[in-house]
Amino acid sequence: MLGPPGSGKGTQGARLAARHGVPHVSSGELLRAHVQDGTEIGRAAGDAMSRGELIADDLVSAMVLDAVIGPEARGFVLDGFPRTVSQAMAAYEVARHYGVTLHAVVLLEIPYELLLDRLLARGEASGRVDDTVEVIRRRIDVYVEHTLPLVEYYRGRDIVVRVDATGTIDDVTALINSALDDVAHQVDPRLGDC
Ligand code: B4P
Repeated sequence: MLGPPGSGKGTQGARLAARHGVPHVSSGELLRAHVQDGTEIGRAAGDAMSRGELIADDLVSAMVLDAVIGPEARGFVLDGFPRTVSQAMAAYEVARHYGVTLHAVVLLEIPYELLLDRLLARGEASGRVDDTVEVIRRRIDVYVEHTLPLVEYYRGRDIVVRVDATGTIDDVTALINSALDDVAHQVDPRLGDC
């Protein structure tokens, strides 16, 4: 799942994983759990997260890839990772080693001005320290600078699925499901809707 902060990666990633019966692996959730538990990773990441900055590529890559890739992996939804071209290259090397193929990159497209309200509402409800006006603006700048180049990277591999993320949560889910059913048919025409 690729998209700016507040575009619905976590929301839609959880629904998509449930639909396909595979794990939903969110780098943000993993990092927040480390911060909460006071682990070494959490101590290294907490301050940068609260400022809206990215965590070091090698640290995040090791954390996420350890969680998902292995001989028994039969599929997963990755949410928030990779977030830089360097993370994508690390993921590619590990996936190649295990013979895992990335089938689709769902790009949630939404005008940046709609993100602020969504994230401020969540900040009020959840108390997430990075959902404040200043930090949200910084997270959007970080997305444009470090994560948008990934769209070009994946476009070269012809796996980017663009989805309009401006509608309601259910609208966006329906668009994702329909687009991914098309991808599944292209990968294996014998598949029914899944
Ligand atoms: P994340 O946890 O990934 O945070 P996020 O980008 O804000 O996305 P999230 O999934 O939470 O929000 P969503 O759009 O679903 O990252 C947090 C921080 O961790 C980063 O800033 C960075 O510091 C660090 N980090 C994470 N991964 C990293 C990596 N790979 N490398 C380096 N650092 C990393 O939803 C937002 C809100 O919008 C929700 O309240 C939701 O209910 C609402 N919403 C969603 N869809 C909606 C819709 N269609 N209509 C109305 N509201 C909607």
